[in-house]
Amino acid sequence: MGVTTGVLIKAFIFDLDGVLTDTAEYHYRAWKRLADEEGLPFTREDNESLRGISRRESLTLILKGRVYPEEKIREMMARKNNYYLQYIHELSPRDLLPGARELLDEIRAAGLKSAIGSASRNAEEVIDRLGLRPLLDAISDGYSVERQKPAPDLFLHAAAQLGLGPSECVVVEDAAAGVEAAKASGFRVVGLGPRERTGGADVVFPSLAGVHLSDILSALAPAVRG
Ligand code: B16
Ligand code: MG
Repeated sequence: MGVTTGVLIKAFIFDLDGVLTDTAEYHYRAWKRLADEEGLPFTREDNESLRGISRRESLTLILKGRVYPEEKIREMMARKNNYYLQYIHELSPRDLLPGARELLDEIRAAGLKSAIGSASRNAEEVIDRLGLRPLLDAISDGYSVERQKPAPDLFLHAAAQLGLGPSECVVVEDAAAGVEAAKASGFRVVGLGPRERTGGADVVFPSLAGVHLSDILSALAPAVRG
């Protein structure tokens, strides 16, 4: 089953942090705690550039060229992750962003598939705490591929798990790295948030609040027809 917008759309692949839930705040608090302990400057603005970026790459950006032994890098990543896990311990379905659950329900009711394409190695835990697992047909996360966003591998892995090609899937992303990853490999892309961040997407909404499946499909139709 699928929905025709010029070509057949059969699935949605959702980024997690910043799209279905706002774990960016917890990533910020965890990195900030580590940065303070290590005497490294780190602001909320710095945190914005870490959206969709893997844990290791995030630390590299925070270190701003400072060189540390691999053992120390691993220890800092583990410490940050422990803080992050403490913060998400209380996560529940109430932490789904507005419109997320409604859209997932509409997608399922229309006979389309839903998958996750998240750079996070904590994605499965977050998904379970949000109560999303019954609504998902596939999960691709920080363990699924080696090359992280902006490489397209993660979304291609999700599409392959669904048995679909990129042109049959819509990726929903909040980060420039994710939009770039999806566009590069031929997915239709819905960007969420400011255009400076998501302007490369086929269609941009401020968030999923009040956005219905029909809104997305009709907004994508001109992009699909070219
Ligand atoms: P973890 P997404 C990304 O999630 C976050 O946006 C990014 O800030 C984080 O560093 C990355 O996951 C890795 O997360 O440390 O939990 O493995 O936006 O791709 O869902
Ligand atoms: Mg994201």
